[in-house]
Amino acid sequence: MAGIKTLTMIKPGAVHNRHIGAILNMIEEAGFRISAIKSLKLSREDAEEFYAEHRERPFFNDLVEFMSSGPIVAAILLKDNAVVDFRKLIGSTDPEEAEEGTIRKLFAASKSKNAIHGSDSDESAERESTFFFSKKEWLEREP
Ligand code: 3AN
Repeated sequence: MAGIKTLTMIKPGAVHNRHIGAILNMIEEAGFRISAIKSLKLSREDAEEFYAEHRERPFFNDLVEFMSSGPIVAAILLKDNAVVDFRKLIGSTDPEEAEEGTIRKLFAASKSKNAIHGSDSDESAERESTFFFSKKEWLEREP
């Protein structure tokens, strides 16, 4: 059965451009419940750890640089089929390929500065949630 939890980050570019409110509004309008939320700045080491699976990719260094360049908003979101439905809402990695009306189409500057992250599996959602939050800080299901 598909999980009900996903982890998002509103990335530094979208925070800098004051899109936090608009993006959170789209997330809630799409039926996700914000279960935990915080604003913070990742260190280089934090970003390296979060994106460890991409360590060998050519864009890794730029990704770590960008993700530690300014504050982000991290949040745990709840909804049936959360991972898949959230990836539909954010759109393709490259905003030029993202469907009209998706968060990346509306707010992403480029493939590397693409406004928002969404977990790619239930396992990633669990790992990424515990990366940012203690278990006391989120609800496992809708209240
Ligand atoms: P997604 O976030 O769509 O699941 P991933 O997990 O493949 O994409 O990549 C993680 C992040 O790395 C992306 N959100 C994007 O910021 C960056 N990225 C991925 N592929 C590229 C690429 N070819 N060039 C530059 N940056 C990339």
